[in-house]
Amino acid sequence: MANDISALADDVFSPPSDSALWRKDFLLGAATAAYQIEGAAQEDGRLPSIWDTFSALPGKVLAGDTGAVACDHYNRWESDLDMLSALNVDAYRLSIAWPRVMDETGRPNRKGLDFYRRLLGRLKEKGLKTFVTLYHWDLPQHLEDRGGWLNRDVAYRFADYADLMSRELAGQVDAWMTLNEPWCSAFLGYGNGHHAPGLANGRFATQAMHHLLLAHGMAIPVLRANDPVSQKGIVANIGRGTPNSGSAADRRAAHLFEVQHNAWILDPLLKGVYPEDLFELWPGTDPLVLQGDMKTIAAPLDFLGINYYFRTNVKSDGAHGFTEVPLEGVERTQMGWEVYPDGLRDLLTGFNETYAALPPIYITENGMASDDNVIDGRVDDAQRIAFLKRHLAAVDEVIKKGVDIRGYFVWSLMDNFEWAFGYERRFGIVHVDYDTQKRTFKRSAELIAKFLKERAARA
Ligand code: IFM
Repeated sequence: MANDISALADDVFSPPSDSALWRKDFLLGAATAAYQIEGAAQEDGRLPSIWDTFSALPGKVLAGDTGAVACDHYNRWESDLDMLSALNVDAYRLSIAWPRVMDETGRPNRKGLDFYRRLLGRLKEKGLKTFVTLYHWDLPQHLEDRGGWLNRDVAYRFADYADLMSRELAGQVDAWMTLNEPWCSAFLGYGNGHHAPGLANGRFATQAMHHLLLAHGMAIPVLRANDPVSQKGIVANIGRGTPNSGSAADRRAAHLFEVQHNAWILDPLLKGVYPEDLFELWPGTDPLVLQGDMKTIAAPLDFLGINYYFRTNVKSDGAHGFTEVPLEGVERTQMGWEVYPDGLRDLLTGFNETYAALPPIYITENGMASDDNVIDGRVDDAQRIAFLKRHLAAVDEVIKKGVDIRGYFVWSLMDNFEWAFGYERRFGIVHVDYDTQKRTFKRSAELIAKFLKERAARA
């Protein structure tokens, strides 16, 4: 396997001449999120978030890591943006830290806002498109203290936050994304407790999801009113479930897996209903839905952001649900996730058939973690190079099948705080030495930069 991967390394970003990746209007970019890179947790009036609280609790994050310093991007943003533009990418996806820009009473924190204004201004000067996520999991702790996403009121507070941001930053943002991966916020945060705020109750998960989606739906018209030129969307992580056998029970299990991972979010957004099968899987967990909520949630989108990482092989649990059966002998990443680009292809072609209202798609995250080390000043991330090549080929295949995919963002620009796994798992195409904060381009970054330079020269 290792030899195969290095054989692929050199031509990784030389896609066939008819590939969409050569088109200048197909955006290639890199992505990050505030809590994972910014650090400066107490600077300039930033308030605590649920991840500050959660990561300080013993046993919640590997090695007791927190995002207090992270990549110190808050202080190093200028050199980080120079590094980003050296990659020759078209676009950058970042998130705003809600606790940095608004106080408990909803008033703006000017210092926090200025940070994003400067950052976005510099990105524009460099000619990069800006994709801005409003909520990438760092809920202000004072809102969690009032029930967090279990409290319907937080959806209204989110709409206020979207209002403030789009009034302040109108004209600096090409694409707004309301939420990143509501599945993770709802299920990992309130359903199994692996993420902040660490609650574990199935009923909580569905209610939190409802309020997240409601927050999204309320924010969309606000963003449209304040910043009509930009695109508006949301980002969903999607999971491929495959059946462990051809039995009807296992096929049903794989279907239920995808209901829980995909349809739970996409059906309300694109059809205005929750999938009934969800409540077969989790009986008695129907959220409280008020009149008009589903219409609000199904507000038309300009685009859908899709994050894809791996597949899960499942069998029936003998009752209402599914259970994972890990496959042997498959390639896995440092996360233990299977490398399975066909899953991205199959899910996207499936969504294109299922959802009449499917808007244009950006792949807003795709990438992998590996145990990367700097050796003689270089990082040879051969597995990542092969991973990116194969997933980009899958994207290309889907485009050829007629799915409207407008761009692809690698996760992530640089190694960062990988939530419950702390700093051990390295997703970056740029290596970060957390002792010195030195950044080193990995081989994948060098190849991306080389391809994009060649693409620009051909245009
Ligand atoms: O690091 C995360 C990111 O914050 C959200 N999507 C998945 C990534 C890898 O786990």
